[in-house]
Amino acid sequence: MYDRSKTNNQKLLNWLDEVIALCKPKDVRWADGSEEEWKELCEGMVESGSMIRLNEEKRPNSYLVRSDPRDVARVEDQTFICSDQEVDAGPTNNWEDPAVMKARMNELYDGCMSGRTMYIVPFSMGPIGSPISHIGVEISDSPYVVVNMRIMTRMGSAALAALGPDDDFVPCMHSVGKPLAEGEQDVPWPCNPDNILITHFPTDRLIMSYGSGYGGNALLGKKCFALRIASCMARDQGWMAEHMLILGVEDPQGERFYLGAAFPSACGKTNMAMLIPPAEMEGWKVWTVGDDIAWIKPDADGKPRAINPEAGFFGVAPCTSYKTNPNAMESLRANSLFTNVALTDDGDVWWEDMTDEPPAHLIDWKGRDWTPDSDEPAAHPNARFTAPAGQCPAIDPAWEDPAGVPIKAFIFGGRRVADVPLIYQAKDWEHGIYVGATMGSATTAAASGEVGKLRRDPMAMLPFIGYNVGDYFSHWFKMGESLSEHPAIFQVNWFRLDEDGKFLWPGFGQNMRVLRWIIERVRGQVGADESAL
Ligand code: SAT
Ligand code: MN
Repeated sequence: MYDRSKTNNQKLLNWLDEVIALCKPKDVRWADGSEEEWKELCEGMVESGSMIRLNEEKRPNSYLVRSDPRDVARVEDQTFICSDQEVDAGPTNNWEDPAVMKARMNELYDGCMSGRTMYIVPFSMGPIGSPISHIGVEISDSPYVVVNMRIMTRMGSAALAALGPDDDFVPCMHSVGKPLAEGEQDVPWPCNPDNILITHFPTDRLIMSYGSGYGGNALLGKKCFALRIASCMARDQGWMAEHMLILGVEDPQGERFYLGAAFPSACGKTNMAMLIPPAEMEGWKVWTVGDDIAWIKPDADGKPRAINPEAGFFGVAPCTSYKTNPNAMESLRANSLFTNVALTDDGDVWWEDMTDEPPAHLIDWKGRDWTPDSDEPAAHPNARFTAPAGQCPAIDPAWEDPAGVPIKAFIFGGRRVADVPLIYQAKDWEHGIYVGATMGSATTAAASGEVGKLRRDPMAMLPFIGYNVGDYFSHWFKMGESLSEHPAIFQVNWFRLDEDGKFLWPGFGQNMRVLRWIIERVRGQVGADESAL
């Protein structure tokens, strides 16, 4: 039923035999990651009504997709960590016995791909061949997932070739959960919103996802692998998988200084990773390594080095503009996918605050006519762009260095309307862990549920720690013992409001002033007062 000669990895062949027999797809196809495959899949989705090809002059080689309105974000209450013991999932995760959950998932998967093509998607998280990278294989019945994975990871033949006969990989199983009966007409965004389950098996390093086609629920290399499963691997192997952007700051002397910054989803990590310093800070420059996830391993000397395991940006579209983030706008000018944004009359995309004046007429993310008088936003608040990282004008020359970049500081931040000041430094590593562990942030549209509610979000990892949060804190302490050099730790808050509900701090490019202070602190160039904090 599929070409078994593509790999000699026995674990992969066994698993594929098993899932094909279970899911019963109409056919099975290896994803090779080629340009021709991208074109073929995208054009196929255009023909079937799942995608809209954007204006080739304004947005070359780019497409718009509208999801089912019931499938627009990550679903944390349907996300499970199925460790052998309940205590190992801890108080911040949903838990189910792995045998019980596997039985439930296998029941859901039984025949779930009938009438559909199963894609086998080999991918590398991190540059292929880097000692910090890891390989995964996602099987999915969603061509939308395949083309997104091509941007977000090193996907296809090269990743498969890197998987030797005895090498391990993370099996990632995904189905939209909408089998097609003989002759049944497909819908533009197949999903099964009442039965979404996102499940993780840390002992087997296995992911099983069902029912959703959106973002972190379906692009399994991202939160499921690179954070939840990778955090378990990191705990066992002595490294760190963190919800952090990575950026390099270059000073006027040309010296580069890398740091990782943890913020919850949809709190401006992409903007910070691509920051452009204000005119008055001539000579300073920010280089982008990653905007969401950092894998950090000690090098031979015990110094922390980080890679961005991803190859693209799955960024929040609303509020992204040439004013707030020109580098993001340049990154998505071509070869990009757009999900749940609005369509302009000339076949381009638009979202809230992309321009000062909204267009007079749009088709909104639900496919309806929209004018500035409409009651609802034209783009969903969690609308996303998927753009190749290599297209970012500020991409760091070392972003694909297999050795990673040296990390000198960590920043923790969240959305806090009050109490938390613009910036302060933790006294030492241990105090820094306390600062990260006690972080809070207002909830955003990145996850389903109420928006704007303050919740504790330790290290911005609350929905992403694949094990007991107490053990996670212990792991940070252990890393402190094993690292020969400790990144300095800071907390920032760009989101404090004044009495009139206006932001106290201008943010965006002005955050460069905060970054400069951080660097000067690490270099011992400026003093600071010890305070009650
Ligand atoms: O949808 S994702 O989980 O990939 C994005 C996010 O929440 O950060
Ligand atoms: Mn994120």
